[in-house]
Amino acid sequence: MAFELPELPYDYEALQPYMSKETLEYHHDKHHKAYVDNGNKLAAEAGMDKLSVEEVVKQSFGKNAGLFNNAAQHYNHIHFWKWMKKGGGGNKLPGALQKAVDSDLGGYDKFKSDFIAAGTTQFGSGWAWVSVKDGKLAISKTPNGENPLVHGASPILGVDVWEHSYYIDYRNARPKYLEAFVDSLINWDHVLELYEKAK
Ligand code: MN3
Repeated sequence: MAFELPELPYDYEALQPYMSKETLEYHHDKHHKAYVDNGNKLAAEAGMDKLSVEEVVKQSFGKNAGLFNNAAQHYNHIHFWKWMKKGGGGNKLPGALQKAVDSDLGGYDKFKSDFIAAGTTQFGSGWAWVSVKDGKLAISKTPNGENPLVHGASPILGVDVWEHSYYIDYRNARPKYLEAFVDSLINWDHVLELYEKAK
């Protein structure tokens, strides 16, 4: 299946003041689009253009770095846009998710500090994650485009810590960006949807 750049699920102004129109224009229209265009070209060259993005990610990992990086970043960004919403974030989690966060991650406050720590300590570009592995939630971090799919887990929440995600709005203050993401942007409904599928 050819990769397609999805529309943002909200206006370019919707996430202000936590994420600016300018950041979304560059991040979605230029960075994500480049992953789609390069991914399509490299998937066709590798004979993988009939596969789903998840299959391309899993099958190219460790074998075709160019294709993997672009396909994984496409997958990551499809969800990243949906992992945010206007008026999101904070500690009002849907019930099923609250239960899992309490039992597997030590409660909301510990989730928040561990998730922010994962994103802050990812050296260079990458992502911080909450994923489901063997039926339990886990927090992790990965370099560049890598994601929990290639480690036998299902990502249910991820935050992009590439500089292109925060430098316009926060300059070098990555922890401030991560705090704003958790407090004011997370779309817990999308996290719940992925959690229900992953269980
Ligand atoms: Mn990005």
